[in-house]
Amino acid sequence: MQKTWWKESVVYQIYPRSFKDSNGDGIGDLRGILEKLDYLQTLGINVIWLCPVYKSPNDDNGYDISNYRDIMTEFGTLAGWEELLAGMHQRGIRLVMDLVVNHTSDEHPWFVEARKSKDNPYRDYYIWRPAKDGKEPNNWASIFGGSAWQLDEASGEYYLHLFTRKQVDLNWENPKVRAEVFELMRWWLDKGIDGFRMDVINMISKTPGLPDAPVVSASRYQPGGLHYMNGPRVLEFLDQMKREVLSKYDILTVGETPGVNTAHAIALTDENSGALSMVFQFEHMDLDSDPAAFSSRASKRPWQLSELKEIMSRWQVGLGERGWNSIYLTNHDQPRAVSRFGDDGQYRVQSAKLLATFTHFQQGTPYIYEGEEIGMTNVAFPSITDYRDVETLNIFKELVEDHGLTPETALNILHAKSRDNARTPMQWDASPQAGFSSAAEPWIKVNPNYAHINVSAALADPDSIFYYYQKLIQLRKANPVMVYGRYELIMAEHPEIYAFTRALEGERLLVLLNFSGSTALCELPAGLAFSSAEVLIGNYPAQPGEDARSFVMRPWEARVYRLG
Ligand code: ISL
Ligand code: CA
Repeated sequence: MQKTWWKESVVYQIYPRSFKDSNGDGIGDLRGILEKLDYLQTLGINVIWLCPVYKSPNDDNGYDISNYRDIMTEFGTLAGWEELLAGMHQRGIRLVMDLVVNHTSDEHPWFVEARKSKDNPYRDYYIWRPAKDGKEPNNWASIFGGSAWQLDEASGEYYLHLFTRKQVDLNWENPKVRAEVFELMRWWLDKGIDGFRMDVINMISKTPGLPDAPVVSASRYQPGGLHYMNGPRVLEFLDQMKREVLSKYDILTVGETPGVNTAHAIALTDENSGALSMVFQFEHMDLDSDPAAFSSRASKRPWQLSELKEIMSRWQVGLGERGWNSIYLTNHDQPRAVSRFGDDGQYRVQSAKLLATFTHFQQGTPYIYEGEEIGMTNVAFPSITDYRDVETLNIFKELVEDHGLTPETALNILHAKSRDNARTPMQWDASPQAGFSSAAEPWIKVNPNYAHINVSAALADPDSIFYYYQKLIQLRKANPVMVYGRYELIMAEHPEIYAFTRALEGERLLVLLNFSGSTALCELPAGLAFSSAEVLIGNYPAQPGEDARSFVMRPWEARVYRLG
C-alpha cells in the first residue's frame, strides 16, 4: 500500500455558517474561522474541509452556487479567504474546498442565460425536456421532496433538479460543461488549496433517455436513484477530470457518493486506476431508517450493533489494500454522532470517547465534524418555525400533509433526524449564544445545553472529550499501524462489544468497544495469542487485578491494547 499524507491525516469539517460569527450579524464567517485556527491546531487535525463558501442565494446554505469564483457576501471576501488559507498553511493545516458541480443555483449566469430561450448557447448546460402527457417528463422525485422537474413557463419545457428547484442539474454529457468545471477547479487549485470534497459526485451521469423509476410507493413521484446514482458515465467523467486536473496536483479528493457499494468505491479509489483518494459511503447512515420511507431522514428506528459491525467490516475488508476508506459518524447533513450512536444523557462523555476511538482506529481517514470533539448533541426545537434547513421544512410538510402524521409526531422524527441537529452554532463558551455570536438572535438558535457543553469547559477539564480526541490524533501520528494496519473483526457475535484487531508488520492492536449502557463480559477468543497487552488508550481508569482474558467492560467503555 502506498503511503500518502492524506491517508495519515485527520480531517476536521467546518460548516462556516455555524462555526464562529466575527462581526455580530448572527452568521458565521471566514474571519471567525481564522480566529479559531489556534484552537484547531491545539486539537491537532491536519486538514480542514470547508463546506461551500462561494456566492450563493442560500436556498440550501451554499450548496446552490451562483458564482464559483467568489465568496458568499455574508462570509467575507476573496481577500479574506486568501488570508484564511495562509493562516492554515502557516499552522501546517491543509485546506479542502467543497466542490458542488452536480448542479448550480438557478441564479448562476449560465442558468440565467439558459432559460432565456431554447437556442441560447447555454441551454445545453442543463437538462431540459418537454412535458410528457401534459405532465413532468418522468416520475422521479426530488431528493428534497416533490417532483425532480420544474416547468419553465417561458419555453414550456421542464428542467431537472435532483435537489431543490433552485439547484439545477448540470448536463455533464455536454463537453463544455466538463471543460468549465475543470477550469474552475484549476482556478482554486492554483490558489494553493489542497483538495476537494465533491458533492454528490456519483450523480453526474444519468441513464440515457431518463426513464421512469420503478414504482415503489403510492406517492406521485418515485425515488430515481437507480437512474442517477453511479450512472453509466461517472467513471469516464472522473477519469477525464483526473487526467486533465487532479493528476497535476498533490491533493486529497473525497467523493460524496450516496448509494455506492464497495465495488463502486474500489473503482473510484483504486490505488492505481481510481480517480479519487476516497469516498464517503452511506450504508451506516441508513441503519436507523425505515427503508420504505420516502427519505432516510423522514423515519426512524433503533439501529443494531450487528448491522454496524457487518457494514463497517465489509467496507474495511472490501477496500482493504485496494482502495481507501473515509471514516465518519456524522457531518452537516446528519444527526450528532453521540445522540445517534452513543448516549447523549448519562454516558455522554464516555460514549463520545468510545465513538472517537471507533473512528480513529478503523482503517481509513477519520473525519471530525465541528462540535463532535466536545460531544455536542442533537437539539429538540419545540416548533417547526425554529428549523431552517430546506429539507427539514419539506419533510415536515410532506409528513403532515401527505402522510397524515400529527405535527408532534413529525417533529419527533425530525428531532432525531433533522440536518439542523448538526447546524446549531458551535458552542464556544457559557456566555449568551454560546460565544458564537454577539447578535441577539443568530441565524439558527443555539442548543440550550451550551451552558455545560462548550469548548471553554472542555479545555479546562483534562479528562474532557476534547483531550481524548487530541490524544487519539497524536497516537495516529505516532503509530502507522493505526493508519495502514489490516483490519480484522473478532468476537463477531458479541451482542454489546465491537472488537477488532489491526495488524502491520508484526505490530498488533486490539480494539474493544462496549457499545452499550450496561456492563458487558469480554472473553477474548483463545485463538488470539499474546503474551502482554499494554493499554494504548481507554476512556475509564484501569481496574487493578483484572484477568487479562476475561473481564467486565463498563458502560460505553473503550480500550485499545498494543499486543506483544
Ligand atoms: O441522496 C441522499 C439520500 O439518498 C441524500 O442523503 C444526499 O446524499 C444528500 O442530501 C447529499 O448531500 C449533499 O448535497 C446536497 C446538500 O444539501 C448537502 O448538504 C450535501 O452534503 C445538495 O447539494
Ligand atoms: Ca458574521
